[in-house]
Amino acid sequence: MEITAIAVITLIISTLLLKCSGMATSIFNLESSVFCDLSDRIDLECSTEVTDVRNLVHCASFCDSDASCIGVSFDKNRRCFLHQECPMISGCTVEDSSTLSMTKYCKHGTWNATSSSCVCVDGFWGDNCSQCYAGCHDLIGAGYSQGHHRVYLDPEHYGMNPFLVQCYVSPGASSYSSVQLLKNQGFENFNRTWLDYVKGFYYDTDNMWTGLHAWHQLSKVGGCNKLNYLFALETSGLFQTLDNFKLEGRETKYKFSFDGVFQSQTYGVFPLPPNSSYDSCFDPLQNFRFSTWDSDHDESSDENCAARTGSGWWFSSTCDNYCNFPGYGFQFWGDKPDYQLLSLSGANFSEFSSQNAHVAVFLHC
Ligand SMILES: [Ca+2]
Repeated sequence: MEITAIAVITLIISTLLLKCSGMATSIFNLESSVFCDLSDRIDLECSTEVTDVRNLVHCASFCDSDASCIGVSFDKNRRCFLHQECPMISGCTVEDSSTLSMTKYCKHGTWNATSSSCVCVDGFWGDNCSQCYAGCHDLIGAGYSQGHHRVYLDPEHYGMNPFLVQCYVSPGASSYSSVQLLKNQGFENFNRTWLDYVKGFYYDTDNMWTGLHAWHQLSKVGGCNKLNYLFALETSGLFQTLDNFKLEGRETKYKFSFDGVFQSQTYGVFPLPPNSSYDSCFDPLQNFRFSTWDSDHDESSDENCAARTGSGWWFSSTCDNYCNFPGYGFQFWGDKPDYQLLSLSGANFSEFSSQNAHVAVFLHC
């Protein structure tokens, strides 16, 4: 009750400040040349009217109980509007118009009353925690320590359309960063829905999937086109890099493509049959669409490959999942039963302790 009262008072003060600052009814945003019009926002369902509202304070009480509400307006016709973020109107934010008269502090963070400032979370920064970095490498300049950090990135808009990723950064003279798209030690359930794979999911640092939307954004506008993958066993492993990697968007079901293997190397005693080398296990996946058990876009008209193999992936007409990194365990090789989860021709993972094995896919920008 007390918190609500404080929020309402804050609203009134903010409102008065904005009104006293002499802003016009609507503001032309010179920087982006976007006219912020309330009717546009209503058409786009970014603003909604609440009826039977007595006054501005009453109007604000609806905003306070709605997490998506970033401001209210109460006009001379006694109409109350609640306003949400409106990414469809690029460059037009709630601050641009005096009709949208309240800005909640700390969009991605919490207010620290002692320092009278926002404490931002998830990689956001700025006075009200509304901005985020374009890429993982920016974290180094921002003072992040060596290791994994789960943060929001937005290569194009610096906060308008952020997506969550896991960055690995290593500051220092030869600083390094990468985006961890997938890591899996083989014990968590990766048999997840289409929505999970699009948005991403997370168990811990070593068992996670960054959403396909992020893969797409990073390869399209983030300049991240070197796809690396690693099979790491106890003391040995296989590492390959694909050049000019590209993941298309939702319209083509996240079609996968790349130009070729840029680099391939093994270390330790990675299980390699005599006189042979590993091809890229991504080679057979060129131009395939992504599939999950509840959204079948594979190349097989008879099978739901994702349901059969127990994870989302890019599948061929025979449901071979090749280097299917989301697999449960790494002990299998030889004939391929339906639950085949990681098959790398010739590699006998059972010879190794699977406890310390992991697979990883990451992007270098
Ligand atoms: Ca199918």
